[in-house]
Amino acid sequence: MKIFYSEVHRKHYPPFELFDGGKRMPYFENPERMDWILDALKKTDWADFVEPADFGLNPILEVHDKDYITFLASAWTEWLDSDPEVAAAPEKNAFLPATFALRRTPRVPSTLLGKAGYYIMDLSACIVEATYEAALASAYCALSAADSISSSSENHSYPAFALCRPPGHHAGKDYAAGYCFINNASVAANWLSSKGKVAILDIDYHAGNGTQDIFFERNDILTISIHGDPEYEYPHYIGFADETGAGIGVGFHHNFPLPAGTDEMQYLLILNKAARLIKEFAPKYLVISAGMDIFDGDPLGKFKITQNGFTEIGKRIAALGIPTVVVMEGGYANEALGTNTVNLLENFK
Ligand code: SP5
Ligand code: ZN
Repeated sequence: MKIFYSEVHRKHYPPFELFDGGKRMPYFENPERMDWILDALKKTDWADFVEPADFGLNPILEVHDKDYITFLASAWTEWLDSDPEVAAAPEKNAFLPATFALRRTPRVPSTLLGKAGYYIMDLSACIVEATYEAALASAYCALSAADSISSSSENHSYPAFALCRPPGHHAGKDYAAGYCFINNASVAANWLSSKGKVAILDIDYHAGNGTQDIFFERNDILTISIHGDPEYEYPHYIGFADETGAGIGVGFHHNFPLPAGTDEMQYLLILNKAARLIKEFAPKYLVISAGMDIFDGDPLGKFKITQNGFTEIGKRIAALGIPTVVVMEGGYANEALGTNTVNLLENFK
């Protein structure tokens, strides 16, 4: 199985994030997550690591607002230039706004902090020097994986795995959120959509608000997200069952919000419903937003999926028999990430 991975992510390591109540925490979405996954993959006999190709900015600008991407590209340098205290100790700093564009107006602010509050949704999408470069490399992993499953010389009986970091599914058309800056799965799905219909199934524990935002008015990309109910869980404002699309996109988005404590039995029943929707849609390609934070024991999740559960989820997705790109999203029980990832993937190969 081809695994698209770049080492560029390592320097994207904000020294903290802010939790509820302003609590300063070590950044959960850390580079060590990848080490656990890499170690486990290297122990298998089917992992074929490939560097991503450079796709330029066009496939990203088809999904994200240009001014947002321009903001991401220069935010850190501008922040550094604006504050001598940051410039004196950049490694102790992460760029975040303290004011947010609540129920935003169409007016984009002209100042750096104004823009930050407009383009960032929360206090876990911290920007440091390497953020933009890492986000680009991450998107290129997803695009390269998409390219590999759609090129005619390849054997499609197994998926390509985009081992993306930073993750992407919380990033919307014009905003960063929840450790995500560029929506890798959406960039890949949009790129594939020029060749046929695409379905995105998001199994990360958190609602795929960014993906929902990006494709809400489209009928050529079916989007489905299974997640902790926003009634109690981040991202709080989006991911409810009655959000089903708009305009020609009505009926092409499905949210499955689930209660805290959801176990494997309950989860697999919902996964079957999602699989049925995908079969009815009959896409040419499938993109999986694969978050491992549904694992029982994830510090940010409240579901009870066991390590065997990931095997079962992988089997059911593979049984759809659709050329698939699996895109890495969240998952913060670091020591279990390797096994969970291998378990999810190994029934495809
Ligand atoms: C990609 C991904 O999984 N992003 C998740 C971002 C979640 N940010 C949540 C911040 C709120 C933390 N509240 C945690 C309570 C833990 N007991
Ligand atoms: Zn998540």
